[in-house]
Amino acid sequence: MKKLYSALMTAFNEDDTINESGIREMVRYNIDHNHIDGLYVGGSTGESFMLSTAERKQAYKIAYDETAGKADLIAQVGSVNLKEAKELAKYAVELGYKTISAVPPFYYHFTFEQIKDYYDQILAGLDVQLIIYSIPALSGVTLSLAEFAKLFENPKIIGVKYTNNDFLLLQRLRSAFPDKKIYFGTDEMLISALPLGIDGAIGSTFNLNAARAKAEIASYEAGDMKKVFELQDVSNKFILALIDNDIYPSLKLVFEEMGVHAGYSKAPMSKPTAEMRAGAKKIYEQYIK
Ligand code: NGF
Repeated sequence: MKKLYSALMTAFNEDDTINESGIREMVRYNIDHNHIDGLYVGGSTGESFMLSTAERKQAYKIAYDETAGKADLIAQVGSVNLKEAKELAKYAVELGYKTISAVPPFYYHFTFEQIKDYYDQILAGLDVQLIIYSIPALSGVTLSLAEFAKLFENPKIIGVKYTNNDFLLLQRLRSAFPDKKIYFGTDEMLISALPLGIDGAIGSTFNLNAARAKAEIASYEAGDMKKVFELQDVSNKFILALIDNDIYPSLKLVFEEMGVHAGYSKAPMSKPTAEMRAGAKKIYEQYIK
């Protein structure tokens, strides 16, 4: 059975400090209501690249404590600062995370040798498995099939979180590495990734839309493609409405509509305007209620 992971959000207070109870509420909602297979902690949806090292650690710890073994956990530790990535990886392992993930080092257009060395250094001396976080549109780093092959030579690297709309590369990855895990990360294109043999999906919108995504996966596995299309169609109207309303703050606003106190996004992300609040209420009423 393919797995579904929510990319956990980080709740903030209005002054941009971490709102611990908000993170706990979202973890509980994912476990108790979504019955989610796992949580991806500290990724893009967690707004992690805007957090200090101490705040990133705090988020891993809150998620770990609140999950209490009831779901899989993956800590995204990637950073352009290798020393920070190593420190975060060590911290996550010490907390008890069995799997970490890391975006390739970004911004400076590193060579592939430098990228490979970054992953090997993060993993050195740690008893943990790693999923590469491939998200070229945001990181600016595109890995080729041959480069994935070289990274996968490290036996601790067990797969990839693939947030990329290159379906040719996805198919070639699946064919070349049947034993590696591939988790797809573009929620609105799940329908196109399912036939390519993905092991599951990790995404932001599953925080609110897990039931529909699970039904889509089940329909796909039952061979009911008409149902798969219908479910993806509703999901896409929901996802595109969220994107139009500013996705991360809006996911939190919809959570608030449901009584889950998800807090704010961190500046420079927007604080909600009256218009965004109205938009989120409408999204909740149309697609979630
Ligand atoms: O948020 C992004 C940016 N992508 C996420 C996901 O792939 C990454 C995706 O769910 C992620 O969740 C994380 O690292 O925390 C989108 O939000 C969704 O498909 C709407 O476009 O690309």
